[in-house]
Amino acid sequence: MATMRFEAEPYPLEFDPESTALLIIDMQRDFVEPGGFGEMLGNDVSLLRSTIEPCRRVLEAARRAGLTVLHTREGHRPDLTDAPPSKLRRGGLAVGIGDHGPMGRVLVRGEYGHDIVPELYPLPNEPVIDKPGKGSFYETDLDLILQNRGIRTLIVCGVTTEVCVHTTVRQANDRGYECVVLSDCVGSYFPEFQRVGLEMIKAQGGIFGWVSSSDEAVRVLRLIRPAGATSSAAE
Ligand code: C5J
Repeated sequence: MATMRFEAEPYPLEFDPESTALLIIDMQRDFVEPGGFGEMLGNDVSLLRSTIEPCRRVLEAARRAGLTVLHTREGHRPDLTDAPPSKLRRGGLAVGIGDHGPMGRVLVRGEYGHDIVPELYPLPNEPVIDKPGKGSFYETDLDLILQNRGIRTLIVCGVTTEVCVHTTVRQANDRGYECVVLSDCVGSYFPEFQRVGLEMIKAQGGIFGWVSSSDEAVRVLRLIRPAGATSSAAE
């Protein structure tokens, strides 16, 4: 087992690349792109779009390092049978989940707005977890996939910081995974929630996990030699 070290808060995180995965949460058009569900709700999507480029750099470094990469999408079956009525009612929106919006039916699987932004589009070998809830472990096979791959550490990116990222990190933490959240690779429509969301993760000695940055992730991932690579291929 090769132990490496992430400079992070509240203290450095030791990890083994073979049991580490990159998890990118809900980088979907509906949340991130102008004209999507997030913007229809009155949010400034530029606050989320600023995460795309750092996420892209980390994704590229993780792929080159041979890490397991997983993506999630929040959304529902076209018949909405997996959407709790309470979730469908919430907010009394004119255009809500399942309704027709500018990018197709809002947060419905198979629709244009539900899919992942092109900059971060999954490769065919990267599992995509379709989740009906905020947490990536709720009613999904994410835990099973991670266990089958022997994953213990998660590098976490995505949106939104205080909702799906936080819920996922809390669920992962309770299952014994160690999560390092990259502060510039996660985003919120609310700057205050972004700040407090990150504070909460690393508070009390890292009560939910660690916080680091895309620069540190790229630095560390570049030190990893993919299994089977010759020395020149890793450079
Ligand atoms: C929200 C998410 N905010 N992916 N979803 O409803 O955070």
